[in-house]
Amino acid sequence: MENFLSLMVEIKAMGATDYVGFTFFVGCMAMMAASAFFFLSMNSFDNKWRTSILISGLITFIAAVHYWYMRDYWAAIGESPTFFRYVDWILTVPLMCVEFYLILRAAGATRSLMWKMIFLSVIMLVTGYLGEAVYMTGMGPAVWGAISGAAYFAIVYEIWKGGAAQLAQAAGGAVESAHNTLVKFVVIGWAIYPIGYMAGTAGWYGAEGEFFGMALNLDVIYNIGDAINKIGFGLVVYNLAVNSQK
Ligand SMILES: *C/C=C(C)/C=C/C=C(C)/C=C/C1=C(C)CCCC1(C)C
Repeated sequence: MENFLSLMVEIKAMGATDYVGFTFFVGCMAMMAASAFFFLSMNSFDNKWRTSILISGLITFIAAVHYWYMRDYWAAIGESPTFFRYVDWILTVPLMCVEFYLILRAAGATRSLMWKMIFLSVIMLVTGYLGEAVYMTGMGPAVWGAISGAAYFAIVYEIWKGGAAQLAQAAGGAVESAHNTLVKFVVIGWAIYPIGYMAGTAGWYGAEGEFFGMALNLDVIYNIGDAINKIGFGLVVYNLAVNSQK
């Protein structure tokens, strides 16, 4: 009995500083709210924009469901839900690539542009998973992380300087400016994830005070990244739909 009580006291004390559990919880609620917002606003737009808004909602909805499970997993086991995390990403990140395609379709974007970006995003995530969950010792995390990073840079190149960038420039106006904002999300917002990856790799940034005096936690970083990127990305698309309907 005494043991049980002291365990309960310990758990309660941990609750107040369980930033990981807290960000899973808030992340879950935020993704649900964003999904309701995108789904309910969908029908107020022209057909042309509905698919884009639907996809914004699907991205946050898929994340909400995964956050529900990840929050539970963390609360029950106290370990990183790496598997759920990557299942979530492998579904939602390709959908973000589809958003680029849909926005640029009127400017002449082809399916092959879409598949190229989806392919690169899958390479980025599968190799990231290998470095984070499978080959976790020796050079594993560095090698797989570098391959993942190369795929990430290829995506950045495509939308910043490559074919997608040229289409956006040709489209001009609201499409070009929305495209440029989404590029910023990918260049700045997605760069949060490699920091999380490094925080999760033994001997890198995770241990006490190794990143400019801060001990970083992989899940907190990933959760912040997801909230910014999934909800923010969707809002950029929403904003484009609103602006082009005026
Ligand atoms: C909604 C989820 C998103 C936008 C997830 C994005 C994930 C990344 C951009 C991950 C990138 C990684 C690297 C560039 C190298 C290290 C391994 C990863 C997978 C964390």
